[in-house]
Amino acid sequence: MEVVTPVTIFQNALLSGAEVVRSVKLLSQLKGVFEDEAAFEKMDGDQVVYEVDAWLPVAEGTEGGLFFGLTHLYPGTVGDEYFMTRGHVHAVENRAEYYWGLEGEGLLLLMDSNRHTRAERMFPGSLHYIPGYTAHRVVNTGDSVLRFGACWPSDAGHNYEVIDKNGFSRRVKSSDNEPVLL
Ligand code: M6P
Ligand code: ZN
Repeated sequence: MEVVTPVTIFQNALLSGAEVVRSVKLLSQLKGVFEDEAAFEKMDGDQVVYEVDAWLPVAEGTEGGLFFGLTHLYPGTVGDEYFMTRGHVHAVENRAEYYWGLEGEGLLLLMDSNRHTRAERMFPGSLHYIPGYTAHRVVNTGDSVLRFGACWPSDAGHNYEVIDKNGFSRRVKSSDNEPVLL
């Protein structure tokens, strides 16, 4: 029997191995995402808002495969709005996804096709099923890095247009250091 060591290791909320690719999202790449544009312009655009480590064992678009991601979303605010991911729906709209909390705390915003937005609390151990046709975005409401895992079909793809154009119907802001959904 042949025994091999996996090429990818997922341990202590970190993903490593030769096939893991990291992408970095700088604040300057999130122009238009936050409400307070004046506050945004005053900030250092080169600061990292989040990083995604991804393992894509098959080619993007392959039917039947699965992708695995680990996102590191840093704490911070633009004005009083917490740092968050850009958010997307899937290019193949009916494709679902799992997210799960590993470290830190936050909110997962889920917006259905009627623009109704609900929020699920994220914390180490929280598990989130994101149905198809549902826009998803993660907000870091804590003061430490929020790390969460993700698993999605390799033919799901990303559609950012809907969110870039109309955003989510709710925003998460800090009021007296407490997150409020507006
Ligand atoms: C998770 C997955 C990825 C996604 C990433 C960042 O890791 O859902 O597919 O790319 O979060 O989110 P976004 O693409 O919205 O910036
Ligand atoms: Zn997704």
